[in-house]
Amino acid sequence: MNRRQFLTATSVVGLGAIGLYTFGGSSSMRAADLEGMPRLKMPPLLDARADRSPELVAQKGNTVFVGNAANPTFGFNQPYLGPTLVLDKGDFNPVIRNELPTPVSVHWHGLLVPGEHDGGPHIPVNRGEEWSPEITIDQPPATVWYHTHIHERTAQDVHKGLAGIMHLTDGRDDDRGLPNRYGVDDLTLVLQDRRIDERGFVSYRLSMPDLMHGFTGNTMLVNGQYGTVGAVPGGIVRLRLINGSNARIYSLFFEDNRAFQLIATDAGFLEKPAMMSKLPLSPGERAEILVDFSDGKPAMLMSGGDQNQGPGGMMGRMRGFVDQFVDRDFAILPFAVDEGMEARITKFPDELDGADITLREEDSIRTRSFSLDMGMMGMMGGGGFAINGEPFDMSRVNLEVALGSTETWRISSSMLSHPFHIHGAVFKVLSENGRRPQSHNQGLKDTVLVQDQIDLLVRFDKPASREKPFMYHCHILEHEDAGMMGQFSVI
Ligand SMILES: [Cu+2]
Repeated sequence: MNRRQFLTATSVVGLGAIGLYTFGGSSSMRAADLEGMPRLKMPPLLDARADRSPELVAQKGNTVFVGNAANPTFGFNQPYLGPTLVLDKGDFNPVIRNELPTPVSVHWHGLLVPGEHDGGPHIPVNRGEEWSPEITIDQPPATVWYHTHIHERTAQDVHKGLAGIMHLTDGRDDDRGLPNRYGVDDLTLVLQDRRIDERGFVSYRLSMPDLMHGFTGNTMLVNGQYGTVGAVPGGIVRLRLINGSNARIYSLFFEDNRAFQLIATDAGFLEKPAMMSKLPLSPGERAEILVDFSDGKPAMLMSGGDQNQGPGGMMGRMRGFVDQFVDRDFAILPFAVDEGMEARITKFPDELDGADITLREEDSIRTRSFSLDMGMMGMMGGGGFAINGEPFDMSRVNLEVALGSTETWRISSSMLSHPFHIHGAVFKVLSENGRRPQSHNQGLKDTVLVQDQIDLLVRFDKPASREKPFMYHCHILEHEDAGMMGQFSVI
């Protein structure tokens, strides 16, 4: 495969067509083919251990993704996306400033902070205003992220670029034998699909199917870049994968089917690393994997089709299937080994430590049930998005939880799969459809894909008032904005 073939394969399918193309040729990728391609860049690093009050300015910009077309975008401190913040335990007092005409908020997705500092829909920062949350970080190392969360604007504004990554660290990755050189053997990969036309213009116009399934694209961006190659040393490389897409559910694998080691999920390290060759990642979820590049060969990170878009999705289930929704395997990012880069880590770790949060089933004081509803109107692209029949209402606190308590939450979905996220809490998956959770769902999490029914053990250690409650919602952003969200206090 040469560069042109790669770009064609991962590129625009043609106006009107929806679905990412399979990239051509199997295992034909050679290092030489990747030589002329631009290298993937990391978001700029902002070390908030040195400056504990970093500024994040929501601003407008222009971004070229494909060709020469400049697209109007949003970002924090830059035209698209935001810096990667590095944080450890202790104080974190960022200053958020909004230079956009419309309100933004900054939700710390995965940070355990009280509701008043959580950056949810009740905490808008209007044009020209500032917000300075007072946060104390006291949780294990993890890859978390931040994004805007204004009700009915979240999907469009995250799509425009209002998101960024945070690395929570305890400075002990050398002891764990884990790669930790940012952009060298520790790569942050923000996965986003975008609908881009042949001239390079991004569109975000919601059709009826987009409202139902969530908005998916025909072109893959990694860290807001298109058509790049990840340069890596010929050893063990850590990939921090963030699904920052509005709706697409990835099923990640390497084209040569090489196995990789899953070391962390949303809320931190697993007790033991798990070898696998396919990793589902739904919107809002994060995963850290270790990949062995010591054979020196290039590798292509791929994804299988999205179950919500293909024939297994609602369209298929409800009325037979419509061709344009068939989704196939597609390329995300090629990797090439750069022999000039030092391979510092050459073996997978046997064990990990770090996640010092323990959730015990016997501590659960009650079970609540949540049904993620699309309703009949959902199918028509109208209303109907709700949880337990109640569409999101800013003025209604749906439930009250006791501070410090542990509860069992049973979440069920019909028609489509929905990634369910809870603010201000960590959970453990007890069961999926009555069975032991899949291996990628066995760690601590804050977001999980609900395919039919899932039981979660959730602990609520951070307070939230009725005025500044926490959210629980579907992380398909179009569903969230349409009402598949609720709120709760923790007192
Ligand atoms: Cu949903």
